Amino acid sequence: MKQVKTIFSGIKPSGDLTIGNYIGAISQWAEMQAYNNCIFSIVDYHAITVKQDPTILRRRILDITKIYLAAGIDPQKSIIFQQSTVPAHTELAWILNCLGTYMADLKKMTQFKDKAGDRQDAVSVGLFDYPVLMAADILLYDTQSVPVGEDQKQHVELARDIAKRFNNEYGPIFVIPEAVVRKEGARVMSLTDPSKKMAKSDDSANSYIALLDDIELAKKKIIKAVTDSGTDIDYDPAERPALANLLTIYAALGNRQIPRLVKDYAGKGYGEFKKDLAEVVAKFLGDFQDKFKQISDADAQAVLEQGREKAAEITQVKMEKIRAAIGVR
Ligand code: ATP
Ligand code: LTN
Repeated sequence: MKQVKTIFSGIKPSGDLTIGNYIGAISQWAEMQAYNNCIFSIVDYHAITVKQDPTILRRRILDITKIYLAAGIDPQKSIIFQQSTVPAHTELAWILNCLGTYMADLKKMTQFKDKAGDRQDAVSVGLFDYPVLMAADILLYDTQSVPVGEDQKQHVELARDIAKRFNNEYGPIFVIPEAVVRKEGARVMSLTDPSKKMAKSDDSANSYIALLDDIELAKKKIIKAVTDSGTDIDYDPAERPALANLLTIYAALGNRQIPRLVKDYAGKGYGEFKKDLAEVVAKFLGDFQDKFKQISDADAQAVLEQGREKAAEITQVKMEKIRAAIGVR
């Protein structure tokens, strides 16, 4: 029998969720909830590390809630909540900022270096401190596993380091979490530049397929996606990363194995492959969007309120122990 674990993960409402978010993160969450205690958050305080329009942010929080539900996350089995409605997250982030995290840790984070680029002095302190808030999210719930895409592994490692340092100083308060990364699809790449990951905040909308994209538009994006030189269909991420990425998307959304796809497309060219992939994506999006449309804003709000109550209860107990351990109570 599988051991029941506590699972925590989250997505920030910083753009329209893409098939990368779905394949790398959300699709494994729905599978995990059957036999684990799962907590899934819409991490809005992570989104404001870069500027957001308040009206759009509010809309996205509800849309992501609906996306979680449409992807099969069941609020009777899992806790679904909005990070900013549970104040313990920011409170613990502050404590961990002071006790357990060093400047050198954060300076090493590749996401920060990528996002800040050569403007490190001009980005918000929040963008720099972001991994500490993420560590707080994870550690508050005694989380054992954190299902994320490849890009977030480093942040989970940091949460582990922070937890160990804190425990060394104050006793066994935190459970040491572990990242869980899919074998295939942990890093879906941009459709316009296969050396970059597909990201919802990318400037070019052709680089990603959003879960709520118009279906005809999504098909066009697949047809236009860059391919490598060569004409046959073969899986070789090092030599032919663009094609390997399209095969990964095909396998994940079409429920097929990559070796099987390679066999089926032997002797066929990119044109036919892309046309079929466009249909697979269209079918997936069509089914997904049908489910999405059946969920009202009021349903989403009710789910968030129910989740907030459960999360608040768990975190209140945890925060009392943490405050007592460090001597502020
Ligand atoms: P942003 O562009 O705003 O940085 P993002 O699209 O990278 O956002 P996040 O909110 O940072 O998305 O990530 C949510 C989850 O989706 C994380 O677990 C992350 O690892 C996963 N994820 C994001 N992009 C991809 C991708 N291209 N392939 C696989 N997983 C991904
Ligand atoms: N930093 C993550 C989002 C995130 C998260 C978390 C993921 C915030 N808190 C806790 C897992 C667990 C990201 O950018 N994808």
